[in-house]
Amino acid sequence: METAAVIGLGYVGLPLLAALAKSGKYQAKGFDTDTQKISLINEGICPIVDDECEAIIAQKILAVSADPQILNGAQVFFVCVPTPVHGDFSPDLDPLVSAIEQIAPFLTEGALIIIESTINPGVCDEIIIPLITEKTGLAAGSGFGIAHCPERINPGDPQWKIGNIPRNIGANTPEVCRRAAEIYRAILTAEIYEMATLKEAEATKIIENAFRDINIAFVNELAKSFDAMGIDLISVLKGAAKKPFGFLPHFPGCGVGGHCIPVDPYYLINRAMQSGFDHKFLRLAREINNSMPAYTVEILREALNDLAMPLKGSQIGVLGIAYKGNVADKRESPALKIIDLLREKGAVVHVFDPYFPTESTCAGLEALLEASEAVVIATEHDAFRALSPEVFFRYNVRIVIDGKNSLRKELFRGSPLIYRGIGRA
Ligand code: SAJ
Repeated sequence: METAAVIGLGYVGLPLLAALAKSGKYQAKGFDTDTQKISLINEGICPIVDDECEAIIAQKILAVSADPQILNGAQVFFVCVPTPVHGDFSPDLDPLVSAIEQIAPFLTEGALIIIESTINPGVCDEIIIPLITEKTGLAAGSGFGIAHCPERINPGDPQWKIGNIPRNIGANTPEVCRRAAEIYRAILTAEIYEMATLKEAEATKIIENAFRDINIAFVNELAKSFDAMGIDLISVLKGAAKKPFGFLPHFPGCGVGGHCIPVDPYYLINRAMQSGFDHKFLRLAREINNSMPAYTVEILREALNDLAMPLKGSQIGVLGIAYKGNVADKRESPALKIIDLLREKGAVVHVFDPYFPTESTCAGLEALLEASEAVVIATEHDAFRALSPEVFFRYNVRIVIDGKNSLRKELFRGSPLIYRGIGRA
């Protein structure tokens, strides 16, 4: 029985390790540098929200360690580490390079490395393969095989799980691609699509997420335009979505966060620039989406102005830190950018997010409402959806800026409160 090791036990690697272990077809080993995460797993506690993982981890059957020696003797290495961007939006491949350096001592002739982390076309051919050869003396092909199978995990999605999400695979040779595909087919029920090259597989994930980013930018620009014209974009999108073909609705908001959508386009923009091509459209979409936190603050400033209240010194409550509803993830969150902008402009900012109690300045929703003259909803947590004009009125909140259009605008019609959404004129 082959030994398969998973490097990086986050929301991508842990479900993969669980699937390998559950299949009974591989000796599954997990490695992560985070000793706290390893301790939790060894205690039977799942560090991510995933019911299948929780069940497997509770049985304490997973072999995981923060000691790289656990990789000794493995033939297959799945690399599932983050690929973020630096502050200047340039790709940060350090975690991926570190992971490759950690597995290098354990790579023997015939080893198979499968990269699941999201990377731009060229990373395997131009960075990973030379690095492995440099560290091991092995040559791609004769010495080791490399494949790329971009992850498609959608945290919190009740329908699409690791078992049934179709996957694409590219590799350095057709034989390696077939070998990798066979492993995935042995542990997953989903369609596994073998592609011709590593670059093609690398490109699929990047364009999947760039596609989402440009579509969100499209509706965010429409929101600004329709707000100026007094047209309710959400109503317009509802009508456009009645078209049964050729239209895929996206929705405006206070910004685009997360570790995928606002990040992945920069990987393509950066690499294409090295080949002399400027993705002006992708860059513009990123500029539009990155402008939404400031747009949201501007809407607040105009509403305060209607009440002859300066932003400076006003008590502003921000509901939400997470980048999207009902998740405990704040990476690239627009909420954080809104909070920074408000503080820069001298507002007194109160923050509450039930998923981030230690980073909230208020102990609860009521405490925030008590302290605030105006409220910005920056994350569409279910916990905020019950908020009504009556509740805001009771706490003397005079302005509600609904950055995620998560409340029902019609409830505020005729109310003395000022309610503004994004694209909800
Ligand atoms: N957002 C909008 N308008 C939209 C959709 C999203 O402003 O119409 C914002 C969200 O509020 C959030 C950000 O964009 O701040 C990203 O939202 P997301 O729903 O795309 O959530 P993610 O980051 O979890 O994206 C993941 C991605 N999955 C993978 O990379 C494997 C993405 O490809 C999926 O399309 C997305 O989940 C999904 O569909 O849920």
